[in-house]
Amino acid sequence: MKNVIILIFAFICFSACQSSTKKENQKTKPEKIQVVQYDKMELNVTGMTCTGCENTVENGLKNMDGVIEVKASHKDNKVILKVEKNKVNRDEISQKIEAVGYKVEE
Ligand SMILES: [Cu+2]
Repeated sequence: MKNVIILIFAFICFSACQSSTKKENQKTKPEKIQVVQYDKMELNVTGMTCTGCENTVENGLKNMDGVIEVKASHKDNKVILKVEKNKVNRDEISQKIEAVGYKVEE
C-alpha cells in the first residue's frame, strides 16, 4: 500500500513538473520571436543649405544603432527618420545632428 502511494505521488510530481516546463516554454517563445517595431521621427533642423548638408546629416545618422532610414531635406528644414523602437531616442538623434553642425528646433 505504501509503495502505491509513493508511486502515485511520484507520478503526480512528474506530471506537475512536465506541465510547468511546458508553460515556461510557451511563455518564453513569444520573446524569442520578438517582432521589431519601428517608429517614425520628424525633426525640424535649420542650417542645411544644400544637398551636401543633407548628406552630412544623413551619413551621420545612418551610422547610429537603431536607425533604419534617414531623409534630410534642406528645402523643408526637416529630417525624417525610421528607427527601431526603444533602441534610439529623439534626444540622441538631436545630439548627433548638432554634433555634425546643424541646429534642431524644439
Ligand atoms: Cu550645404
